[in-house]
This record gives sequence, structure tokens and C-alpha cells, in this order.
Amino acid sequence: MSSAACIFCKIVKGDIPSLKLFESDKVLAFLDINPLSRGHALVIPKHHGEKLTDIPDDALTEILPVVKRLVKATGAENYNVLQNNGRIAHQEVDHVHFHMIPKPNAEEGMSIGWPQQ
Ligand code: IU
Repeated sequence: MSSAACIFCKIVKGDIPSLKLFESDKVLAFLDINPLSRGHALVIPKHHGEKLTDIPDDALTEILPVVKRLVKATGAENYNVLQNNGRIAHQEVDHVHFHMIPKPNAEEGMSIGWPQQ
């Protein structure tokens, strides 16, 4: 299932270019267009679903191993893995995505910059 208006579905289909890091039948990983740190990646199910609870288990279970591989590829020892659901929880793109945000060192520190509610 995909949503014609969904920007991440367009990335999955190749209608919008992305810097792909990993791709399988069910999962795509690509660099975030507005990274919070060098190597900030997004891992998404190809199946369109707005929130975590909309995604089939078989797609979800493929995602964390991909996140883990990306962490290892960066060599980062400090990193955040984030997954936001709903506007109040800072979700901007309504297609489930896991952020993998390396924090290479203290000088190159990450600032998420989310507003206080
Ligand atoms: P959020 O969890 O929904 O707040 O994060 C959305 C992320 O999607 C954010 O980090 C954006 O920079 C990123 N992004 C992207 O990588 N490519 C896009 O075309 C769009 C958003 I729109």
C-alpha cells in the first residue's frame, strides 16, 4: 500500500531522489535531507503507514537490524534512535520512520531543537 501524496512513498518509488543506504523488499534506509549530525539516516518500511501501529510486524522486525547495521557502519559509539508518532510527538512526515542519529564527538554535538510543549 502506498499513498500518492506521501513524500516517503515517492522516495520508495524513486519519484523523488534520495541517498540510499540500504534497500530490501520491505525496508529502505536513506540519508536525512536535513541532518542533525553527519550520517543522520532514516529507516522506513516501504509499506505506507502513518504510525508504528499501522505497520505489519514482518516489516517492523526488519527495521531494527538495519538501524543496527547503519550504526555500525558509522562507527559511532554515541547515537540516538528515535521514532516519532503524531504532531505532539514531533512527527512531521506521516510515514513511519526511524531516525538513526550518530553523535560523533562532543564538539560535533547534536541539538535536536524540538520546542517545549
Ligand atoms: P519527524 O520524525 O517526522 O519529525 O522527522 C522527519 C524527518 O524527515 C526530518 O528529519 C526531515 O529532515 C526528514 N525529511 C527527509 O529526509 N526528506 C524529506 O523529503 C522530508 C523530510 I519532507
